[in-house]
Amino acid sequence: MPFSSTRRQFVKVAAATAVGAMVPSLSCTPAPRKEIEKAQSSARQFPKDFYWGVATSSYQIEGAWNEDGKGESIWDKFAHTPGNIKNNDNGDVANDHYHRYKEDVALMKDINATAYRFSIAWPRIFPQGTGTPNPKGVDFYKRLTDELRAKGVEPFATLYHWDLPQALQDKNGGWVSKDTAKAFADYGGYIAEQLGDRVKHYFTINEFATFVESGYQGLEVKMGGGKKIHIGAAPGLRLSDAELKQVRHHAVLGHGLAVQAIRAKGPAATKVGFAENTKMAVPVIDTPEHVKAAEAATRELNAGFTTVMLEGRYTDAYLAQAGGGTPKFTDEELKTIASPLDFVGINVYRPSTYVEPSDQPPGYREIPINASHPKMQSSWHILDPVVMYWAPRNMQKIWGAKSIYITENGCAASDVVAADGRVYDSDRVMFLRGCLAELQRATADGVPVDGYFLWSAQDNFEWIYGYGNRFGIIYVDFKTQKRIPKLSADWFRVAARQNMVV
Ligand code: GBH
Repeated sequence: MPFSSTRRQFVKVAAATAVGAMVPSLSCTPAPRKEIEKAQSSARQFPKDFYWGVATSSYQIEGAWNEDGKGESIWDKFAHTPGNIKNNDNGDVANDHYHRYKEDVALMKDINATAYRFSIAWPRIFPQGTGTPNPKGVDFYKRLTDELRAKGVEPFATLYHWDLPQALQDKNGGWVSKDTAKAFADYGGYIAEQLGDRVKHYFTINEFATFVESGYQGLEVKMGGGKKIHIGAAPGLRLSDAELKQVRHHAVLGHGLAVQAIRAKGPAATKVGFAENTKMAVPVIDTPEHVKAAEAATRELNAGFTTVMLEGRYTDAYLAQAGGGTPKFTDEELKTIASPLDFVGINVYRPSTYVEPSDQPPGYREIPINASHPKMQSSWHILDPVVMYWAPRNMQKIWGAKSIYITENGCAASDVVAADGRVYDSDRVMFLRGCLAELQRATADGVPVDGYFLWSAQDNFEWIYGYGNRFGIIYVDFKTQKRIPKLSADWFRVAARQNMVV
């Protein structure tokens, strides 16, 4: 672990500072103000070499949906089908990043980002999902990563951020079939071979839970007046709970097979992990009993994804779930699914639930979230920065993670360009400051967090919400493709430079 000695130092500094900070109020001769400020600020620093990153994904920003030999993806097809996306928006052009990547990398450099998490569009590389690779697709990611490295921004590549080649969907139902898991591993190995000299860090799959649950089952939502509508994402299937368990199994199997393929084909220094929105149970009170309850709940909430990937077994409760069916799997597959990782990536937006201990099995109890609980702009986005402390800490405590990346964190806001040409996203600055303060507290407590990726580098295509939900710290005028750094970008620039919350 590159940071272990550094982290120890930080714990020491933090302890020394806690004592030092008390001195002025207790002694008759207060320490000079400058000294106090210096001690306080070093206690608030992130570890040395901490990555300050921004994140995006291919379908959400690239555009050029049918250029240079790219195949159709399930998101191309889904978004081209009227009625699926708000305002019938689609990602045909999006941020036109495919053509403007140099300007976009320069903007990252301008805000002092030291890392960039992007995703590779599988259908650019294998237009049919398998078979003959498309050299022009590979070339785009070579040019992009060359540009990043030239600017001192470390590239972190995600292999699957939901844009499956439509050809695989048509051929075998996408992740319904085990063949897709195998095809994914072949694609992953090929990427490690092609980009291995440029990219050292890979995330296999982004948010298993989201693309499996929304894409393969979706949700019935009751509207005012009792009318029910179906909300889903690409490929828009409506499978049963039992069928869904098999899809989940194929997704984690694809992850494990890809980990092995990347190790086999990439250079020795290649590092790999997942990027999952691991559901986080947050303790109501920070006592050993509450913390233990939250850990037990977190493990169970993630039985189909994080837990099986890190433990190599499905929990008894998951397998016994009434009416949910049991996935078909072999011991050999479980071993593959739990292939050793170099790090874990977690997307952290909100607590999934709050829990307290209980005398009844399973030993914890979820408590309701109050109706008046504050939210960010997205309807699902419950606000509580403290999740940014508990999320990495849960990964360390429950599963012994030795290297953790926050692969996404951010929020949508009602951003507009003001009369003076600036974008004043005061709520996003508040959100980031609160989350990063909690993340820094985790690193000061010795939780091994090696980097943070803000979602998102720019406003972009927010899936079924289209271009209406802006998550960027850089504003994008989608008519002119003009980029305007928001107030939050100014905040990020200073925080990244000083390696601390400002
Ligand atoms: C991420 O998704 C995606 O990786 C990214 O592409 C996306 O643009 C970004 O975040 C912003 O949405 O149980 O109440 O949390 C996060 C999407 C939103 C995941 C809704 C699951 C379900 C509702 N999440 N959430 S809730």
